[in-house]
Amino acid sequence: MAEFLSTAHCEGLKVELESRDMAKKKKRALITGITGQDGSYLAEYLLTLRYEVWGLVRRTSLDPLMRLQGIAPDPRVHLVYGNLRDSASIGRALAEAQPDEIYNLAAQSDVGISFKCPEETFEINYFGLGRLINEVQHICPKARVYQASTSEMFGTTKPPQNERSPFRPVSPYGESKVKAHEDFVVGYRERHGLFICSGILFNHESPRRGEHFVTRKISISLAKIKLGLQKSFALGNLDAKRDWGFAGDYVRAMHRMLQREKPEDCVIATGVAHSVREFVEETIRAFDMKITWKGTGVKEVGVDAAGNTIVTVDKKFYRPREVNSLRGDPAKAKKRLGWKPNVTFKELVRMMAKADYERIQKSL
Ligand code: NAP
Ligand code: G4F
Repeated sequence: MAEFLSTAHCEGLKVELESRDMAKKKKRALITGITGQDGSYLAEYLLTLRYEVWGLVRRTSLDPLMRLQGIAPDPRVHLVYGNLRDSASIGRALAEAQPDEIYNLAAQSDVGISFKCPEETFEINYFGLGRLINEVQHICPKARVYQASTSEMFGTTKPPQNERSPFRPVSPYGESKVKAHEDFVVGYRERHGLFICSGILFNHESPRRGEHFVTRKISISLAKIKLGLQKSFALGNLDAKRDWGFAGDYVRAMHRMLQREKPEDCVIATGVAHSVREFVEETIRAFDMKITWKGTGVKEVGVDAAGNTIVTVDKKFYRPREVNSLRGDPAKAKKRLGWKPNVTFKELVRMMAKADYERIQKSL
């Protein structure tokens, strides 16, 4: 045990020192998906390491820079127009940014939606990485590339899942990420010597999480119920289990993976899983409320202390095929990257509940 701890400590220290060296040189990083949850945290983190940060931003009908309000005016942040569906725009962004490091976070990242739009999902998640890699080879072949892979790739493989666990995806999203990993991450690393690796990240959340993901849906809905603005809300599978961590912790691991001597894939997780039901219960506690579950299946309801139904189950939120249980084994991340999460499940739930409560109250 002592030997293991000291190895982990040395590895961690080495990575920290390498990071400090890099910071001195003012590295350039290009982030695809900078407007998303992870992109915004990663951009902020890299700025603290004195990076010059470039971000690929696509056209949307609403302001895409909502999550970047804190850093968008920073002169070290450069936003370039582009889309993973358009090779020329990726090439232009690479030529302009001349990045040392590329973080490919852009994706159609909603698993439920991937069943409805499988082609769109493959276009962005699979062919998008292919286009990016192709342009990297021509424009900046020395750049180091991080690919946002996912625990959804493990699908029905029993937990705990680690780097050696088989991929058995059940959703078009999971399939697109497995194929992208095999063809472009493993394939280009082994056949073309590209510095590219996958972070196989388990679910990570924050107050900036997209509002349709289950954790954010729960924290927003219960904040509204607490404020008397809503009576109840519906969920799908209450018994699905996920290994939920804090996004701000996970972006540190992405950076560390690109500071290693050699590119290696790594699972990033807390090692602890909770069910959707437990996420509801923890959020209820954060709001100083009570819940009792009654009934089963689609007839199950969650009732508050006054006897009001506040949670129902609706079949429309069930997935055609479900990943029932994900729990990562982060031993390699601890040993090789010196990485561990700082925020616990309970702290994460409280952080999200407080942020949504205060934001909604302020908007009244
Ligand atoms: P997110 O909030 O949904 O962000 C996705 C980003 O991709 C957004 O910036 C989005 O831009 C951009 N994007 C989508 N389609 C694009 C296109 N065609 N061209 C360029 N940009 C495009 O996702 P996230 O939670 O930050 O996750 C980041 C990455 O990690 C994703 O690849 C996801 O699959 C992966 N991942 C996430 C988790 C997790 O628990 N969060 C776990 C494992 C892996 P708009 O703002 O314009 O929509
Ligand atoms: O919050 P979710 O939609 O996240 P999911 O499907 O695990 O995907 C997220 O994590 C992946 C990593 O494993 C990422 F790769 C992916 O990009 C994304 O960030 O659903 C979590 C669980 C599922 O089992 C789902 O069936 O919650 C269950 N659930 C129950 N009721 C619900 C709902 N999910 C959503 N979105 N909405 C519900 O009402």
